[in-house]
Amino acid sequence: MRLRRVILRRVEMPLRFRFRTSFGETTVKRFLLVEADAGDLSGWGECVAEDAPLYSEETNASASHVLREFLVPALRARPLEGPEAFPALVAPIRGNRMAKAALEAALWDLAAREKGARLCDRIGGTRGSVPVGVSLGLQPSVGALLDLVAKHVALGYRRIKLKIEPGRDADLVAAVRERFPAIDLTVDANAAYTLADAPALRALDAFGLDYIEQPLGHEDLWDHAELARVLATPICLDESIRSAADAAVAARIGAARVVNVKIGRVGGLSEARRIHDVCAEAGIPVWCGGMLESGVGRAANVQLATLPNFTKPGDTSSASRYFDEDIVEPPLESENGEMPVPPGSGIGVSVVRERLERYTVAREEFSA
Ligand code: SMG
Ligand code: MG
Repeated sequence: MRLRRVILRRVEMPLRFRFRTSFGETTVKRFLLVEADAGDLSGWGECVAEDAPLYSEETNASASHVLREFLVPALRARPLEGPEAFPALVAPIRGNRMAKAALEAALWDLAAREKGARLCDRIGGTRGSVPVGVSLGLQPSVGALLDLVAKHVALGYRRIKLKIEPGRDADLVAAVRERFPAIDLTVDANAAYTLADAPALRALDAFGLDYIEQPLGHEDLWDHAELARVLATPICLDESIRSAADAAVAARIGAARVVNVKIGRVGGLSEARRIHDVCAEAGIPVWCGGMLESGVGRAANVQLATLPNFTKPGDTSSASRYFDEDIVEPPLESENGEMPVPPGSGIGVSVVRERLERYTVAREEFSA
């Protein structure tokens, strides 16, 4: 495929709310944005690493290092036929999935734009809009949480996900369930528990949750299978699933009945699609997770979630929840819990360069 240069930007966008999880807090979204420039057209990819290695071992600094020193040079070494060939090209470089996914996303976007095709059509998507829910961070009080849930239920979101941590779990869920007996409700622990906490997790069985997301450590696949034997609530894995191979093992040992797919966590769109297929084969429904993305990553998530086994509402809620101003047009806004697939080619949205420049704090350019 045609490629002239790769531009790597560090971008900072203030968030409209503090997003608190069991592992930390985000107030400003700091991320790397990859532009694959073919001269007349550009493809865009957002890297979902954060500043600190708390959700995953990658960071903005590590991703930028790996992109600059290894991934972009790999592109230079051999002409690339298309984005499908990218995973094999960078396979010798271990791990660093978020860095790989960002560059791969820019290549997928560019390749689709060159053909004037939507990304969803290139990957086998089957929907014109995708069902979405919201992920609500830990709040200063139960009252504040109830207000937030009420607001998002009223907006029509299809599922409400609450962040929990040891000591702040059943009480939150009980309060929400009492006020909203019929909503589709889930919780996400971001790996904060161990098997020794099984009694606290079993207490959640009383509330009819659709699933508990990532209760145990990211490397504790076997422990999740053990936990599943004593829980009535299905387990959904997020951090533990980094590849289609992980998904296959999780299915085989009964560690997950639901899987959260994130393009960045698994190393790219190709691997995300493989996970989708492995799960479909195993009868495991999937949904598309979120990493507080700008419109670039958010649009890619919508494209991915058009695949047929994305049957549960994802975390790709309206961009206006997160940012006063996004860097893309048209805006990615859901209505009644449905996010329409944006109509343009590639990821479907265009980056507004003037806005992007305002949020860009550093820029590097490499010939490709
Ligand atoms: O994009 O609305 C969003 C965030 C969704 O909860 C969310 N993401 O574990 O699923 C997850 C978290 C990880 C990101 S925390 C900064
Ligand atoms: Mg999660």
